[in-house]
Amino acid sequence: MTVMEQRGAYRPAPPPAWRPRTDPAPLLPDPEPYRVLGTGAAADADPGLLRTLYARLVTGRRYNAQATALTKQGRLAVYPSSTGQEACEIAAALALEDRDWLFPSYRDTLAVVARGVDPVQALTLLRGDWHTGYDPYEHRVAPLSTPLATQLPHAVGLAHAARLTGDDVVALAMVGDGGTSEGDFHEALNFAAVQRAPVVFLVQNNGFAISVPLAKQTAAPSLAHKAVGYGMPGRLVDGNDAVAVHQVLSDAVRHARAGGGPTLVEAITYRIEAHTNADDATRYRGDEEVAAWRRHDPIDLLERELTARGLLDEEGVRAAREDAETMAADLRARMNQDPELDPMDLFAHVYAEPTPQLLEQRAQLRAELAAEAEGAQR
Ligand SMILES: Cc1ncc(C[n+]2csc(CCOP(=O)(O)OP(=O)(O)O)c2C)c(N)n1
Repeated sequence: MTVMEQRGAYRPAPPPAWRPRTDPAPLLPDPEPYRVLGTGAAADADPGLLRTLYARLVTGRRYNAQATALTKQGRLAVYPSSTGQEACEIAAALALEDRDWLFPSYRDTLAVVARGVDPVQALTLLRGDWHTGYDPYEHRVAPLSTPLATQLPHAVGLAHAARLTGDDVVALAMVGDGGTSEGDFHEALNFAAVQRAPVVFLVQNNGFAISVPLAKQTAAPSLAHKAVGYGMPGRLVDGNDAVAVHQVLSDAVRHARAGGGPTLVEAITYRIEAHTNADDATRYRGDEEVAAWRRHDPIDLLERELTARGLLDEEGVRAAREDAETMAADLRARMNQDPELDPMDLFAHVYAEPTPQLLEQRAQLRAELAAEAEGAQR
């Protein structure tokens, strides 16, 4: 038989059967972000929840304004404002039970405060101190994370460990759109999905990573679509609709607690202020874009709904603003007090066993401080 005849006779065996490991269709996000406010669905929303969200959003916005003012007075080193993103911040905190954990990024001070952390303590790190200022165990809030996305594997680790020990807590981790390009994002989502860890990932897509717009960050149809590649559901929500964000996150928390595994939620929102007080946003975006987002303001959306349902009147608006002013006055007064600082703290908590060099430097500083104090007395 010739080679050609042999080839003609060759019939390859069919490959082993292949099927997708999970049906991707239920994991896909809806084509449009989920909305409640301004749609018929809002009629079902609990009046108590609407009022609480409103009061917290108004106070949250005032907190952002006050903290930004404190940077100008040199009382705060840096403040990444979440003005325009208050709905995500507050809904994230309210979607959790007391026993759950929040893993925030540096922009999420409002969520941290909404969890119960003292408003001044929550600013300790941003004031320039070396520690977070609050006890993470008291309100189950991890430290505000400045290195992008590092809080995500931490959240997954905590959630996975809790599940192994039969503790039914859920971890909710917050990250920005830029953070989704980090390796930690990939590792956290992959591990969480494989282990079915009880975690909810909330991406606040506020359009920018400092000056980098989303189009330069990803070619994916949406950030929520990334979930499908890991085998978890991806959900898209209007991040300025506090009721919608609260519903989507609450569903994801319930799903995680019931053993259903993680969910990736992408909230479409906008960063109204610059990245921080050290940034000039006019260098990379136009006023019209900002103005368009101001017309889709999270507080206005909620206020319109409450007013239309007869749940809020002028007196209610005034009361919410007064409460916010009281909070701001207290924040101002306490932030204007000089904290008692001990320069020797520089050497504490660096190593369990200080190095000889550190011991030497510590002795030198102690001697200098003593000499200075002596000089001041004379
Ligand atoms: C690992 C790491 N790389 C770079 C930075 C510098 N950095 C600080 S904020 C930021 C942009 C992050 O944007 P995004 O994740 O969208 O969050 P947003 O600030 O918009 O809330 C960058 C690159 C950092 N903090 N950590």
